[in-house]
Amino acid sequence: MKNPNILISVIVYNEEENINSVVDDILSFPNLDLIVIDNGSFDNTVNILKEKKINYITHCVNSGNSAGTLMTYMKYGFLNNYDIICQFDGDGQHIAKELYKIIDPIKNNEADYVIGSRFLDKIGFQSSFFRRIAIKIFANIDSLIIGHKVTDVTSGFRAYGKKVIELFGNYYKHEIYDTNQLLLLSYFAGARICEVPVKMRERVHGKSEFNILNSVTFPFKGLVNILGTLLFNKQIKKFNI
Ligand SMILES: Nc1nc2c(ncn2[C@@H]2O[C@H](COP(=O)(O)OP(=O)(O)O)[C@@H](O)[C@H]2O)c(=O)[nH]1
Ligand SMILES: [Mg+2]
Repeated sequence: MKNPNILISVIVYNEEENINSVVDDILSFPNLDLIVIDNGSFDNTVNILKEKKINYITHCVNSGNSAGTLMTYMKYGFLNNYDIICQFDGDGQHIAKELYKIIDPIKNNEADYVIGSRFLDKIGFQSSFFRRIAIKIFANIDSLIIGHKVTDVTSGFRAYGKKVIELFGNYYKHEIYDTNQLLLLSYFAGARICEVPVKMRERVHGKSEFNILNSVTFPFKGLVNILGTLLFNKQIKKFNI
């Protein structure tokens, strides 16, 4: 693909301390378009975006977790005819100069869904202990289902090609609850999924949506969601990427 239209979708919820530097990092790459999806922040995040004249969409209410932002940017990306969307966290964990690593496999028509994994080269921030256990469980199940190994299945550093954007931006009309569901639905629709090594940092300010309590409940919710996706994926199979 020559000169694809690329959208970077930064997802935020109360990131007033991080959003400035995250946005500046992305804006230093002039060939990338930027949209910020605000998941109902009640701090100063939206005011900062307004002041900086950054394109943003804001949810009236918080959806409960970061996955609630997915359908919003997929719809925006579809309506605005983007070839590639990258999801990028608004907490300073992701690094803009790493973006080409997740973009290139799509640009070269080698994949439709690319996960930036911090566990392949094992450099940079490796996530908390409880979180790593949950990710390992999901990674093993997802790998089994999709038929090849994936390691960082809940990574927020991802890129999607045009067909995946159309799938969720136009065809699929239900809520997405977590990243496993997104990955498996994409797989059932025929997306080629690949993982590339990336470097991430630790969140700069503020706290992760995962604490000890929900790190324990997270695997159970995730498993129910995987099961649901396995049972009710008929509609998505018809899309045929
Ligand atoms: N906690 C939380 N974060 C959200 C939500 N919606 C979007 N986000 C953003 O999602 C990104 C990832 O969230 P984070 O808590 O850092 O998750 P982690 O990186 O997986 O530990 C951050 O940029 C958040 O600001 C939400 O409803 N809750
Ligand atoms: Mg984070």
